[in-house]
Amino acid sequence: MSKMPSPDATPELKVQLQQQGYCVASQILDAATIEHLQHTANAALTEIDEEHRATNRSQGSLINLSDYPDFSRIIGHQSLATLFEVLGFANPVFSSGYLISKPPHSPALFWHQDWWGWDDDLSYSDAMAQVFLMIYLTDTTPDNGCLRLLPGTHRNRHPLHSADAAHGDELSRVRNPEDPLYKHMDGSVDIPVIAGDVVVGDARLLHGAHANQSEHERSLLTLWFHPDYSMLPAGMQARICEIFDRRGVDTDPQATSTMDAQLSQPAPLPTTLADWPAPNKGEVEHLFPVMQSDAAPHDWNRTPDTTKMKAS
Ligand SMILES: O=C(O)CCC(=O)C(=O)O
Repeated sequence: MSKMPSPDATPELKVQLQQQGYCVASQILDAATIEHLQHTANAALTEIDEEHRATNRSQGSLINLSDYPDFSRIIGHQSLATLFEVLGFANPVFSSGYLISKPPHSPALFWHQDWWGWDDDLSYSDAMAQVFLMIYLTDTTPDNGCLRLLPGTHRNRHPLHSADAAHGDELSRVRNPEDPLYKHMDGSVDIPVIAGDVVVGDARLLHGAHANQSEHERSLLTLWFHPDYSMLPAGMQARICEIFDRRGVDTDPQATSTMDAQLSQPAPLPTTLADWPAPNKGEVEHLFPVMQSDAAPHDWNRTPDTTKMKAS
């Protein structure tokens, strides 16, 4: 059951998201939902191997939720729909989601931002093209790997914007644990949560996570939504459809390019939410992106032009 207060009762969440680039909706998911998610996440974690953990050592794991129809319950959850109303999301659309789970005694997640549309001037405006919803399945603290972020960096320039490309293999494997991208940053804010909270953030915001120094796994579901899909340029909509279809996404190990390079024939496409069994699909179908033109997908560029950002 949704515990979310009415949109009028929490105007500060919307303002904080716009101004600081994030907000926390407290205790909007009930214990039964969290338990169901923990169960589904634990089952998914049993399927990954040591190589997956080694490749994604900094993240902990990077499991695309499209392979697990039981996650329909959270993607289509009424509490999230109510939260979208509170935040004034006019036409929310889902593109992807990941299970990011830090095992006991694992390193910090590198500082990064996740936006890929920096070639478009829209990215240097107040318009929010993409947001994350982070749903931690345990309580978090700086000791077990809570989120940390740099408020305002969705709009304001920061030296980390010019850092070597995050999301790369070296950083994910933690080849150099002394890299400053794993360390404390001045001005950063810790975001400890209680399971049932939902953290919302602009995809442009710089963020990372503390090391998990505890004895227990720290699991997180990151869901990516587009608050107002209908106002986005056609090329961005086309790229969002590609992400949903799992084509050419750099953080999705199972993503395909459209052609298999060696065989020169169409590669089999991985599972998407559109392939889910009818009951699961029914819970999320209203959130699918739909192509509204034959535009080419917007270029994938994760590096901002800092000259176009505001001075902090
Ligand atoms: O592991 C975390 O706490 C943060 C995950 C994250 O940064 C992301 O999903 O982009």
